[in-house]
Amino acid sequence: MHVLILFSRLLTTTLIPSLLMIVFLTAHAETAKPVQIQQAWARATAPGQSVGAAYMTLVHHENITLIAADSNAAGSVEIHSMEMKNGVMKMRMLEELPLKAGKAVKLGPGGLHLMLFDLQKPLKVGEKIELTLCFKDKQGEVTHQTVTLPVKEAAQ
Ligand SMILES: [Cu+2]
Repeated sequence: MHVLILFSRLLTTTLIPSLLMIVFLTAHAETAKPVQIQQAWARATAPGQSVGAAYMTLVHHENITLIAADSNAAGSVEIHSMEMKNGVMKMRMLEELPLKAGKAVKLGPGGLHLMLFDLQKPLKVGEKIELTLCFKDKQGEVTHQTVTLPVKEAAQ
């Protein structure tokens, strides 16, 4: 009899709370699933050049919007698009970059990029910089994700 009481106590004091904890953590992990940031890199810059660019591929399982970015290597970061207009490459600042559920958005040379302004020093091949991306989901919740990206030659 005592053993049974002890067991049921154990169940209510230890087992059930820990089970609830597991359920809670799983549910939380589901909503806070990060955006996949793949093949991120920053373009090496020449001495004296104060602007740079960062590239990557972004994918998320549901609609989400990139609304801002920040870097430890730059004074400010802007989302830019690039396109040919009447034979001239035009760069444009975007207020935000929407990602459609499951659709990879590629940022790369000659297209979408994150423009790094006021570089503290030239970006050299082999170095790493940090980039924090700010996303807003469809519920309006804003999350931040920090990635470390290698500095590579432009050809890559
Ligand atoms: Cu740009």
